[in-house]
Amino acid sequence: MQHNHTTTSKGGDLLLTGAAGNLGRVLNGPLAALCGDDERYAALRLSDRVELGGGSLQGVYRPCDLADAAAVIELLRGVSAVVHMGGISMEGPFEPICDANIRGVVNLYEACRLNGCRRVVFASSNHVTGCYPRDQHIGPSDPFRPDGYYGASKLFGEGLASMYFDRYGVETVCLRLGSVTREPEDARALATWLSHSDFIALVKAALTAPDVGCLTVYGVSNNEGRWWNSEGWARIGYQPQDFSLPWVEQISAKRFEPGSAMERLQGGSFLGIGPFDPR
Ligand code: NAI
Ligand code: 15L
Repeated sequence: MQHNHTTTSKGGDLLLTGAAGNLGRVLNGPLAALCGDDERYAALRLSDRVELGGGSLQGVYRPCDLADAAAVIELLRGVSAVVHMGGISMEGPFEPICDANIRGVVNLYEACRLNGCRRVVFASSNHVTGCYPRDQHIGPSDPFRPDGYYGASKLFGEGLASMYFDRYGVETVCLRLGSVTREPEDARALATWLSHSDFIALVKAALTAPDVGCLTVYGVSNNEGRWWNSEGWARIGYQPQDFSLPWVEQISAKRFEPGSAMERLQGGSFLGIGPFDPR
């Protein structure tokens, strides 16, 4: 799914949100190297609401809660592109998801508009379509079927990305990421796995491809029997190199209860979380 009509900006910082999280840490070194090599980015700026913790992360740290609109506007000053990994990354009660993933993306896009930032790589999720059955092969042009508040919040982010492109020219590649881990960890991941190296390549492609407009793609490795198609990959130059086959014997018995929603539907364990009683 794609529409476009704009240009790429030059010379500001590259901002990585969610820098303290799992994927922020995976991206830190490669994005720091990209900033060194590519004149479009002056320096790497790292942000999260928590301290970055141990390890030698590269970049200038700017703590910020995405739910704080004024702080996010300040954070985006002098930024020309954002890799947006920050937010709640699991299914759970609505309020925290609302603060980080709904208010958070509104604040981020508004700050992009106000500061002239022209490109966002948005970590969406396969949970936007987690209620599709596992035997259905789908792509970004199929109707959404979120599997919880988390999936619905990512859908909101995709909608906002579309609106900020159509009205204000802020380009976004929405990445409906699968399961990003060092190795595939269970039978579901045989279909959903996205290796670290393919993930890094995907983010770099989404960040640097020209004239992406507003584009949504699935983020998955070249797994046999994956559930998601390659629509949009050629547009950004993403070609996955890894695949889950070598792990089949090791993990194919790690399944959910036969017949359960977790086992029948693409979203897996998230279908076993909730509902959340607001009282
Ligand atoms: P994570 O939970 O390890 O990291 C998310 C980071 O966001 C954390 O460091 C957290 O402190 C920060 N954060 C949360 N709320 C915030 C707020 N209000 N303000 C500022 N920072 C806040 O998640 P992970 O695994 O690194 O995922 C990164 C992104 O990718 C998330 O948006 C997640 O939804 C998405 N994603 C991840 C997948 C995966 O396989 N890891 C798959 C699909 C999507
Ligand atoms: C996600 O969206 C989550 O952030 C990640 O922790 C995994 O659960 C992943 O989806 C998945 O579907 O495996």
